[in-house]
Amino acid sequence: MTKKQLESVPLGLCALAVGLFVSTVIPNFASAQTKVQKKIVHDAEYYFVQKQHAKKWTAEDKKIDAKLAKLRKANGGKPPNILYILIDDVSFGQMGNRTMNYVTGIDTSNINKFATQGMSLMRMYTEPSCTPTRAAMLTGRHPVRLGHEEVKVALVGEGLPASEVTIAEMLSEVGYRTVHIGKWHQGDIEASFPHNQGFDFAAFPVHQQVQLSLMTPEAADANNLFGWHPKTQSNAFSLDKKFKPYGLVTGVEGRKGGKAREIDLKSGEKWTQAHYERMNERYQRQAVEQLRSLAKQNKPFFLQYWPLYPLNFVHPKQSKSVNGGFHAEKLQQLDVWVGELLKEVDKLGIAKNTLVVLMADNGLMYHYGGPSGLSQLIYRGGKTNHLEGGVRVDAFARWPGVIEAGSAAGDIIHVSDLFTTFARIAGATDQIPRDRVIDGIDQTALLLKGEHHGRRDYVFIYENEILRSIVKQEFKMHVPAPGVPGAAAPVYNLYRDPREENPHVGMALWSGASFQDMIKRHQITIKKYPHKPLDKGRPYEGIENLRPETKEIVETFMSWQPSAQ
Ligand SMILES: [Ca+2]
Repeated sequence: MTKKQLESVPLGLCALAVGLFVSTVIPNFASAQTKVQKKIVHDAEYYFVQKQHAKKWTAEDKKIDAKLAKLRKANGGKPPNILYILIDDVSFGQMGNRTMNYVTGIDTSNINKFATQGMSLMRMYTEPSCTPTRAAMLTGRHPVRLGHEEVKVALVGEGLPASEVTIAEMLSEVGYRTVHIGKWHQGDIEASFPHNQGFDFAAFPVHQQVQLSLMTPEAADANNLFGWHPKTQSNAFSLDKKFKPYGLVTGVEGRKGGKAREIDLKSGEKWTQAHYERMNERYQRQAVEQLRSLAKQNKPFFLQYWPLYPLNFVHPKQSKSVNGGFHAEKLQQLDVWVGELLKEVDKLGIAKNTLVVLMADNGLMYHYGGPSGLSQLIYRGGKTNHLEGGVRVDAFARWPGVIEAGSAAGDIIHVSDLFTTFARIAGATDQIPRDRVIDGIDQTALLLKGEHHGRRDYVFIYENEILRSIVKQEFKMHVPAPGVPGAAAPVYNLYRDPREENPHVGMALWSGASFQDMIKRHQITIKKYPHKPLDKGRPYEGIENLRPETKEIVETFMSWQPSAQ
């Protein structure tokens, strides 16, 4: 929401705000502790819907609590392990479906098999790109509320605030062992690193794949990047020697409360595609090793595996997929790796008490559509945009004996809902902070009771700090520019026009006012709980073995910061 949009809230609505929020301060008594626990502060839209179903949902929740308690008892008092696999930049329909495999020439047979073992979440929404989606899952909040905006490539001196309460912190508090492996992308300051955000152990690159796989000599040779590598031009007019990112930290590892160390790159050594492939192989190996080690312990675990593949910008010597595109090839590789990891879950005998969720973090990187081998499939658009192709992803959840095998749900779910749902299932609902807005809705009923038990029929879709679209039931409004009346806004019926190509004024005429009411309710919540900024700081603090070239870029970055002027 822009400041301008905010200023347009009529003052009279503040009275409505008071009415809406009375329900959020009625205390209830947490069973585990005797302390008075306030209700979670959800967006006003949720409570608007919840009031219409309060009786039914309260009764349903009692049954769910009883079921979770029974499951826990059957497992020696242990809540389930949670394995969360998040795949980067893949279109909806790209994995988990054999028919689509024939369309795209990419074999994802392991993920297809996995999809049949649990529930396919057919209307999973994410944020439009990596950093915001991951932040939404970690904090249960729309990233705009904590200051997270676009994906950052080089030094920024900012990141996920220490004051945010992550799912890993909450699960740690109730006794879980927590591990993060792979892509993180939440900033370059110490507070934002996963081992400082609740994970016992983390192996991750500080930045993302543009640095790791696009800014390489091999990607330059493949003509996938223009002008970065010195050999691609004479550099005769390059007065500013600092413009092109160099010397960035690559992959690091850290333990809770400790410092991080950079892995596999010496001072003066050039980062290449071979390093990138080694890094991917290492993360896969570590995911399996961590799984083995966590399974042996007495405590439940939360293992997060966020692979870097399929992002990759170089063709192998011999492609194995029919498609052969440089992303497609790695998606097929990743499918093999997911198969290995799931086989390990079975081998370790923990499958029955492990909830596994696998999904993509946003739509494809359509900017490389064609040679990447991925394309806009059913939905239009991709990474960075609010169209369905940017925010609708494949998502599957498996928990044998608890989530019905072979089921599917057409209910709307947003990635932030995993935060609240994982917390409930792990017995950590009391750990959810009550002093801020939590956008994530508890969707345990959907997982346990199946389709038509979802508790959300809306999604607010942001691009950075701008609210670009609102989804409600089958309708989607592209938020009109300031001054354009809602009755003239483009409104789409997503079932009849999944590619959002033909807005009908007839739908906007009646729904424009309802969508505007949703915006007003959303704004009331923002006014009461204003957005916070990201934490700022010196990049790479807390990494103990910075290379000399890295120290130099940190000095360059700090030299022009406002504090140095
Ligand atoms: Ca992504």
